[in-house]
Amino acid sequence: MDDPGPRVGILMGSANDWEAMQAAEKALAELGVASDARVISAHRTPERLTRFLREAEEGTIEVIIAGAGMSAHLAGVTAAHTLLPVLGVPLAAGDLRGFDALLSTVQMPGGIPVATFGIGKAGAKNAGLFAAAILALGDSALRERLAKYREAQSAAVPERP
Ligand code: RP5
Repeated sequence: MDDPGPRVGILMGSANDWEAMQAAEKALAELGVASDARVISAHRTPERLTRFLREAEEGTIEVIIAGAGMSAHLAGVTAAHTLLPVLGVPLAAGDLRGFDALLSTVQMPGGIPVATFGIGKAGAKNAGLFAAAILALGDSALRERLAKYREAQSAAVPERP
């Protein structure tokens, strides 16, 4: 069978962001959703970003997750260049431990939306799960896998400590 191609693009501003951002890839992989992770910086590699987004729009990518630290503008700039939904993950790089990235990512001026998640690994994981929920709107098999994921998660919580 032909490779259907990745449905989610996972962008991060630095290779140093991968430690947190791999939680998004892992969550998607557990749900059987292929993703394509790339190091793309809005300020260090701006052309790489526009090229990736052009190819994503023409290809199989349906949702983009963008994680960055410090004065994180990756998610906002990404959203400015595409109509695909952009899920932003603020990362704890630098002296302010992610608070700067949280504000930069969540406080988008009206007109270009970025759905913003929590700081770091948990935010990346939830962005992966949220991307899967978006894709599941038009994919009943994925919806089923998502339901099973939730059931397994509930079953793993002990009744007592
Ligand atoms: C951002 O600046 C990246 O997303 C990263 O979180 C932060 C620091 O980057 P490095 O100096 O570690 O490459 O662009």
